[in-house]
Amino acid sequence: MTDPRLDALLHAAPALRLKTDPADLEHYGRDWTRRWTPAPLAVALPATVEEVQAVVRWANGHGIAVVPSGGRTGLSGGAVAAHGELVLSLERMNQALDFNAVDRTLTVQAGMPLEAVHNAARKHGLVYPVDFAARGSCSIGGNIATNAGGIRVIRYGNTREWIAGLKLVTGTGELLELNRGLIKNSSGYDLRHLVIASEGTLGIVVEATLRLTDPPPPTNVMLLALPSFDVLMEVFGAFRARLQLEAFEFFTDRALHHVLAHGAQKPFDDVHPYYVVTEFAIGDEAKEAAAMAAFEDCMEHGWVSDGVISQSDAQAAQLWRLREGITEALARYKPYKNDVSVRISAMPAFLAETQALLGQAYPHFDVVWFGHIGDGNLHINVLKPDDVGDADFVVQCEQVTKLLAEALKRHQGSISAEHGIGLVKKGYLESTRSAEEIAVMRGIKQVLDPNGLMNPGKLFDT
Ligand code: 2HG
Ligand code: ZN
Repeated sequence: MTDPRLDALLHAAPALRLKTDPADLEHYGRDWTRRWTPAPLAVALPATVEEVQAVVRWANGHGIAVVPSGGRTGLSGGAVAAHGELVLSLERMNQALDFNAVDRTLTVQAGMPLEAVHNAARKHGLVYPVDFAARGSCSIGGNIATNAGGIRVIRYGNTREWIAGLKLVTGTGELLELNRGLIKNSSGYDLRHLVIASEGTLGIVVEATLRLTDPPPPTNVMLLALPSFDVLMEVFGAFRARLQLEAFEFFTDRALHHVLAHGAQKPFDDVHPYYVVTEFAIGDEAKEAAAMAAFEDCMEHGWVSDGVISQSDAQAAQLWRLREGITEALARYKPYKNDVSVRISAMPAFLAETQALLGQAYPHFDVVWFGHIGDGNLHINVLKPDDVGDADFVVQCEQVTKLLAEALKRHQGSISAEHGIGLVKKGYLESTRSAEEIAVMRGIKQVLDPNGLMNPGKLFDT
């Protein structure tokens, strides 16, 4: 090492693995946003909690910012290191540490990929039910940092619901053990919940104790074709009233177009403007009859124009691919992403307003709508035309996001449902949080990270 600051770091933690190759700096310095040019000082890959603490203490001694890093699949720039920060990757801390059959908990290191968590739970005959398409690459620590949601929130809730305990290395290098796996703990502030969704701004999550649950009942997957946007919430109501829904997701014909171009199989001969993929419990005649009744009710009302139900696991996976493959299929168009939410009851009015707003604002852009409609969460991806420059495209999209943020304020929604604020949505935080709330958040950060070194510039400026 030639940088004396890094020499000092290795002196403080002699076994610490450090990377400084330009290719590594680029790889670890960015997330899926691809908007900022990565420029970290170095990448530290600790193997123990003590090494994480040593890194944070060194950072305080040298006034160097630390960007925690999981699978870097984030979509809001939360893991970007573009200003000489030290990236602290949890990649090597990726093991399951303990399974407790009585408590039904699994304690894992923060760098464990979500899919590995799923597999570890399944080995014990249980499930960790939070799930989404990035499962193979994202890490549980990153999921906690954004309170990740995904495709089964309608049934199981967000990541927050499944975190029974956390270990956090604070911005001063103290180790806090939060909630210790308890179900009931009425002993003051629940700091665990402050840390969840804090996007690495309060410290570094090094371990988590996850609640597990019983495997779901057998399910069927149904793909529905809808003639218009207006009937979406009616279809949701008809299905939710009769079935135990495991998922209820929607996407537009534009989304399907891109997924098919990316290799997925066409589900219907005709083109329809909107689609829903829903999964629900089956297993007895009554449930199967209820599913048919929901479908027929929707057909009779003209809310649904076609449908297909999975006959095998392979077909279920094929139908899911149409929804889960969207982000990957759109990636090459460098999409500008919106991830917004309102209460389900506010959804019809918000959808109508947003559709009118975006129709006017983006007459020439390909705008792809999809998302977790059953959770009141919409993803709106605006695709960059080839002849518009990157920076110009972002400027144009941000003007529209301003209008969207105003609509969200009117409907009391959120500018980030599940992707986090990071850098991308920082300018719009006030549409979702009051000035008083943001002041309290800053005060909390000041307590846990007095020198402002934990992922600075993300979520808000200090
Ligand atoms: C999803 O629901 C993810 O598939 C990604 O949250 C959404 O790419 C997006 O905008
Ligand atoms: Zn999503």
